Amino acid sequence: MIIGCRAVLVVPTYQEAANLPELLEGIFRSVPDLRVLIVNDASGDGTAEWLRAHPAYGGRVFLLQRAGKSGFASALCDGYRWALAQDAEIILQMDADLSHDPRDLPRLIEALNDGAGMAIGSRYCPGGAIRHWSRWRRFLSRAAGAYVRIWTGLPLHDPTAGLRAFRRAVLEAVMSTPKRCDGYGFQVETAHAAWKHGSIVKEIPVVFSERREGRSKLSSRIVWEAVLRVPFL
Ligand SMILES: Nc1nc2c(ncn2[C@@H]2O[C@H](COP(=O)(O)OP(=O)(O)OP(=O)(O)O)[C@@H](O)[C@H]2O)c(=O)[nH]1
Ligand SMILES: [Mg+2]
Repeated sequence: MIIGCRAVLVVPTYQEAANLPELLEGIFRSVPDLRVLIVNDASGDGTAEWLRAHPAYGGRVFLLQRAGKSGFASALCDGYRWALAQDAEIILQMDADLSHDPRDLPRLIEALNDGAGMAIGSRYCPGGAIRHWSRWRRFLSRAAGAYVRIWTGLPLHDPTAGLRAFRRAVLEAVMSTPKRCDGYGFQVETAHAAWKHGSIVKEIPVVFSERREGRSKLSSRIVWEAVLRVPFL
C-alpha cells in the first residue's frame, strides 16, 4: 500500500497566488505527508516569493520556476519528469484554481492502491457534479467527452478532467508516447496513452467547482487544437 510520502502532486500555476494558501492548506489537511511540486511560469503576482517563504518549502513544498509562460502541457511534463526523478510511486496532478477539491486526493490514491494504473477525478460518472457552470459550458464539456469517445474509443465519461493520479510505471509509459497538444487535448492524449498501454483507468466521481479567484487561461486555440488532433490519436 502506497501512502502520501511516496506520492508527488504536480500543480501547474500561472498567476494563481490568490488561490495557493487555501490550496496548500487543503492538500496537507487531506494528505499530510504528500510532496507538492508547483510548476510556476513567471507569474508576476508573487507566487514564487510566497512559496519560498512557506514553512514547508524544501520539505513538502517544492517550486519549479520557469522563465516564461510556456504552456499547461509542458508545465505538467516538466513536473512529471521531476516527480519521476524522485522516488515517487504515485504522481498526481491538479489545477491550482480550487476547481478540484483536495479532499478527493485520498480517493485517487486509494484507487491506485486497489489496482488501477491511473485514476481520474470525473465530473460525469455517476456521483460526479459541477458547481456554477453555465449550461453552455456544461454542454461543451460533455460534447468534448462524446467527441473523444467516438473518435478514439477511450471508455471514459470525462477524458478532459485535470484531477489525476498515475502509478509510476504508467506515467513512464505515457511520457514515452509522443504528445502534440496543450490543454484539453493533452489530457486526452495522456489518458489515451495510459489506456492503450493496457492500464486500468478508473474514474472516481468528484464535484468540480468553477474558479473563484484569478482568471481562466483557457483559449479558443486550445479547444481547436483538441478538436483537430483527437481524430488522429
Ligand atoms: N505553469 C503553467 N501553468 C498554467 C499555464 N496555463 C494554465 N496553467 C495552470 O493550469 C491550471 C489550469 O488552468 P485554468 O486556467 O484553470 O484552465 P481551465 O481549468 O481549463 O479553465 P477554467 O475552467 O476556466 O479555469 C491552473 O492551475 C493554471 O494556473 C501555463 O502556461 N503554465
Ligand atoms: Mg480551471
